[in-house]
Amino acid sequence: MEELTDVRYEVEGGLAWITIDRPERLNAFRAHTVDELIACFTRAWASSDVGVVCLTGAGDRAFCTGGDQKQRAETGDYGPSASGLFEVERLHTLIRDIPKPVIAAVNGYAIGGGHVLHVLCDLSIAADTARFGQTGPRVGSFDAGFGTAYLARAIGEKRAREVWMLCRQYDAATAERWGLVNQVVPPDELRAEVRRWADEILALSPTALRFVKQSFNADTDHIAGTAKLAFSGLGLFVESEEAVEGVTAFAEKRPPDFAPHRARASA
Ligand code: S0N
Repeated sequence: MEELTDVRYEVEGGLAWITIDRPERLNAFRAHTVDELIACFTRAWASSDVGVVCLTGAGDRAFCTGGDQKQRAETGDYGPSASGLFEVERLHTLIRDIPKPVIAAVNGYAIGGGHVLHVLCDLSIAADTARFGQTGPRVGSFDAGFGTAYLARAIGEKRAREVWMLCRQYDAATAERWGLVNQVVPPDELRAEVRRWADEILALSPTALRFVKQSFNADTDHIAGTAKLAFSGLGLFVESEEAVEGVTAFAEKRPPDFAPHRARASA
């Protein structure tokens, strides 16, 4: 694996820590970050000394705040990548397909595409300071597919629609009550709690866990088709004036004005 710039990868006693390391952007990801996450998850998959993977964010403010909106405002995309593609859909599939339990250690904001990453993980353990939410309709994007339909599997249709249709933020206690996270702990206990969960998992049969994970996934794999369709739509939508208004408003730190675009959604 080439030298990492946006992500850290460490293995400690069977547990691979994959840390998004862009705290100055609240661990938002650009295309290169996604490439590195894919490389790290692939390495963890292939490593016989890894039985559990933990995804987390650097610092104490954010797990991940989704796509890098500043990059998007500057260049209209998420920046260069090895393939020329923005491979976030592949990353989603990989988190589901890696045949080892993946724990999200939600150490702060899990917002937008960052929220979707924790939803995709098999288990989520959160600091009591963590905040959860989707912002797509505010910043001119959407992450439909696993971000919507699979979220609804986790917390129910009404709550999932509320998350996306109001773009509010929710605290860790609410997330735990909704079944969006497995456990909430004080921030300084998060790492040790993940270690405890990982040690319990590492004592179990890796092959049985592989089958268990794949059997859960089989029931929702069809959502990948919706995701493909949605990403195709997103590719077209982000070029529109309506989407550009969302991302420009974020960069200019002002509320977006979508009123002129109401006609399109009413057609
Ligand atoms: C996270 C928020 C709520 C934190 O607010 P707070 O505490 O007031 O801090 P800020 O001052 O706003 O932030 C501190 C600094 O960090 C920068 N920053 C924060 N988030 C991002 C980001 N995502 N990209 C780039 N920079 C970010 C701030 O600008 C600030 O910098 P300075 O100090 O220089 O001013 C708040 O920050 C917030 O709402 N952030 C934006 C979150 C967001 O909108 N994420 C993307 C949302 N997209 C979607 O929800 C749908 C689409 C989607 O998920 C997707 C699908 C496929 C591919 C990509 C995406 C994707 O995520 O876009």
